[in-house]
Amino acid sequence: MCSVCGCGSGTPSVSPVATFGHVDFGAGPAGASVPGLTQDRLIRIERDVLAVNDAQARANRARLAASGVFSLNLVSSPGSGKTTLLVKLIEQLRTAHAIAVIEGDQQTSNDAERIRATGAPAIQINTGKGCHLDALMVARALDRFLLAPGSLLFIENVGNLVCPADFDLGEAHKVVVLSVTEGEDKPLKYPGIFTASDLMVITKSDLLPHLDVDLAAIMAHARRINPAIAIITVSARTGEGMAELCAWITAQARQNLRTAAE
Ligand SMILES: Nc1nc2c(ncn2[C@@H]2O[C@H](COP(=O)(O)OP(=O)(O)OP(=O)(O)O)[C@@H](O)[C@H]2O)c(=O)[nH]1
Ligand SMILES: [Mg+2]
Repeated sequence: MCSVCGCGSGTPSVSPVATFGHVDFGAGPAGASVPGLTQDRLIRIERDVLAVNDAQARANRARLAASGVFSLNLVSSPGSGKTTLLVKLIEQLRTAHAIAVIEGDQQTSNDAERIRATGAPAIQINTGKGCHLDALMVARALDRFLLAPGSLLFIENVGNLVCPADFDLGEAHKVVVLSVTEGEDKPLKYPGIFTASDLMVITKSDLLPHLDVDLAAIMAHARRINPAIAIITVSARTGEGMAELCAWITAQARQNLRTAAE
């Protein structure tokens, strides 16, 4: 169970706000309900957990800045195309940057093996029942890398549009990855992750001709939740949008490393 979002709940800890046909367990001050916990207790636990995580995230961020490493935290629902995208990004960015990857999944080393097949180093973190990476997990993975200044570090979070939103890992930016097959309304249904992200990458654009999905509506919904979010549409299959994405990453890395050096 996630200590912050309380996913896996049964008996409610709060009287939900209910109107006919709608019962809202997120309307209390904690924004969530966990069986056996009052709203006050839930808020205290969340604050405590996030305070410890945030302290470690600050240490990770300082460590990455001191090493001259630029990192992105890729968050999305399962199967949006994160690993496929990373493999393509490594192919396109490797001449300019050393690249390393931290892979987060509940089980298996499949994704780390896919990354290692490109020649890039990858550390697999398995979270067991955990539904997100946290800053301490990333710190343990960082202990195992020797990252040269100017390196790019991609962190692929556990596939989950909810819990990773709250956990700072020390990355420069969260990047939310949403595939066109997931529909237009995901930014509205899962606003936390879109609020926390600086870039939305819409993947699998090659599938658009086969779907009844409105690309403009996905973008409009994301901007309604986060007006400042950058949006890039890509297809790892055809290569559409990949040059724009590489340019965004390179520009952000340059700016981040310049700021860290000042
Ligand atoms: N048509 C098409 N399929 C894609 C594209 N990118 C990824 N896929 C397919 O989408 C499926 C999931 O891709 P992954 O890269 O494993 O997705 P992921 O987000 O890493 O998945 P998890 O790590 O399990 O959350 C695979 O079958 C990919 O081949 C794309 O651009 N176009
Ligand atoms: Mg993956």
